[in-house]
Amino acid sequence: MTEYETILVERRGRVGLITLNRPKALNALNTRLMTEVVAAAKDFDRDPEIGCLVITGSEKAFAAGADIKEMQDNRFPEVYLDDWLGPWDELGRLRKPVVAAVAGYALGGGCELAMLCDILLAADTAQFGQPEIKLGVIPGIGGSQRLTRAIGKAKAMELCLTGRMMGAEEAERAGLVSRIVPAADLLTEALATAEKVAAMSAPAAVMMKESVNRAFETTLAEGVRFERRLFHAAFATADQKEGMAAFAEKRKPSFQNR
Ligand code: CO8
Repeated sequence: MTEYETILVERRGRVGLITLNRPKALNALNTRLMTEVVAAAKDFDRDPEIGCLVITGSEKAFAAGADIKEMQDNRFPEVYLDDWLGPWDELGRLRKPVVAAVAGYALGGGCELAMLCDILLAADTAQFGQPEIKLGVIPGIGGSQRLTRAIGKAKAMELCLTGRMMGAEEAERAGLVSRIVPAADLLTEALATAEKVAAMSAPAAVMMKESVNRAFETTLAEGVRFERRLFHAAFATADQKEGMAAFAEKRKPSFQNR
């Protein structure tokens, strides 16, 4: 497997696990880390033996944001012409589901990275926030958009304008995270969730993710039409035949993932 400097990459059965690993900088997201996370995630996405991804950080920090020391001298022409941060968008275009397992700080780019994932599990120690305003900037990989869609304008506006952090309970109440788990169980729970997803029919999981995400991109009528087309298409898969036969025969399905 490829050697990485800022992340750890492991296979756990049908789950691809990416652990952000810059502990001294609280997993600050520098260019190297961005390149590595995107490359590892795309490798897993292409791998037929992998059905779901997990992205996690450390106990203290999922990620404390973009690397402030790296970016402080950036100038407009270069960042604009180089489409700096553009590669993060590729993470949002992965076809397989991604679980974010967040403990500790998920700030700025860290919160945005978690929101680029599909299922967001929080340890009871998680702290979310978009504190960019305190640095004289604003979020740059979708924070102002995804946070607002997730928790609504009032709360998003307050968090973004003041830079206040929100704990796991508030984040769950607000709809940012799907579930809170004790910090000690976070990785086990995230892997178990990802394994559950990876054991489903892969075409159905990809269709499911695409369909839920479509809800953010289109009108209700178009979204329902999109879902109906994929629903019909699911009947072209061997997994649909197997899933329904297994139900009728009162046994567990054995999906071919084709
Ligand atoms: N960038 C670079 N280094 C960092 C960052 C960061 N974002 N966060 C922490 N570090 C470093 C510290 O400088 C320190 O290094 P050193 O030991 O060499 O001094 C080390 O990590 C430990 O940090 P602290 O000593 O500050 O630890 P504390 O426990 O006292 O505080 C905090 C933890 C509250 C998380 C604090 O470190 C902090 O406020 N960090 C910055 C948070 C922040 O402002 N994040 C937003 C950054 S801007 C951003 O994300 C822009 C988004 C746009 C695009 C995103 C692309 C990925």
